[in-house]
Amino acid sequence: MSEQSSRKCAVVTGASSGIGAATAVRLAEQGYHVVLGARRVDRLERVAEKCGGRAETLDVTDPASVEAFCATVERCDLLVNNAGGALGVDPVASADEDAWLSMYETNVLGTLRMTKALLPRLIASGDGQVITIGSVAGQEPYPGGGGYNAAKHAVTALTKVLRKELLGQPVRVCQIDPGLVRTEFSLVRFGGDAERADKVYEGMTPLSAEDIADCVGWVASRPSHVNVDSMLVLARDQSSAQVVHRTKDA
Ligand code: NDP
Ligand code: 8X3
Repeated sequence: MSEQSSRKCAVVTGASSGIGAATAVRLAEQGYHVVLGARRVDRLERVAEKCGGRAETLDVTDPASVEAFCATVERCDLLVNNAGGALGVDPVASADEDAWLSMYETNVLGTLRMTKALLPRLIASGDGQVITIGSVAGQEPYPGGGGYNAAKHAVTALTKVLRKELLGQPVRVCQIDPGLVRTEFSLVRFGGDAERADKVYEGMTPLSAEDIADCVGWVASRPSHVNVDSMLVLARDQSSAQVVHRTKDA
């Protein structure tokens, strides 16, 4: 426990790459001491160095890992539930049940475990905040999205329930739902197939991880009485989960 308790502390899960890494940097710029969690500790440490934060190994699918991680967090004013992702685009008819389970474990139970573990510290802070990264996929199902859609819809339900259950407590709850963001998301989804991952963003300008970090930073910096419940953020080239404008030669 190395936090100076006079400084606001943010915990960011999945901070070793993409949106989580950019968010850790943004929150540090806004004055937070940041505790970064993910499985790839080497990458996590590089991000922590960049933002002057503290890197701790974390696997949100493992209750013991969540417990050990949270035991190192003395103070928590903001929890960013970002760890997550998709595996595959199988139709329901041939769905890989292990992939569905894994997506549920990471996106839903991971968010649940982190929230449960840190809620007492968020309440004790007197002005806590939970910001969860959902997805347009949690608002709008699409063919091939089944397992990820189901998981992110569950995340949306969890966020809405939490907001209602915490009414009257000094904790705000927000979900940010991005559309296409160029990160390692598609590389993970397609099992490391870079060509297939690149095709997702071909002929259009996707959001960047920093665009979503900006949104987290903005939500986190509203006055304490303002709860931004939800935010759907799409690229100008995307009007819904499945409707994307691409240049003709793409
Ligand atoms: P990345 O793949 O770049 O980042 C995912 C992060 O989650 C990594 O830091 C990874 O770290 C971490 N992570 C994955 N599994 C676990 C685990 N079991 N325990 C702890 N950390 C884990 O993708 P994004 O930055 O895009 O994804 C961040 C969030 O944004 C996800 O929830 C994703 O579903 C969501 N999202 C992404 C969109 C996009 O188009 N990119 C759009 C909408 C939502 P490590 O592997 O080191 O553990
Ligand atoms: C990621 C966006 O459209 O691939 O959550 O589901 S999408």
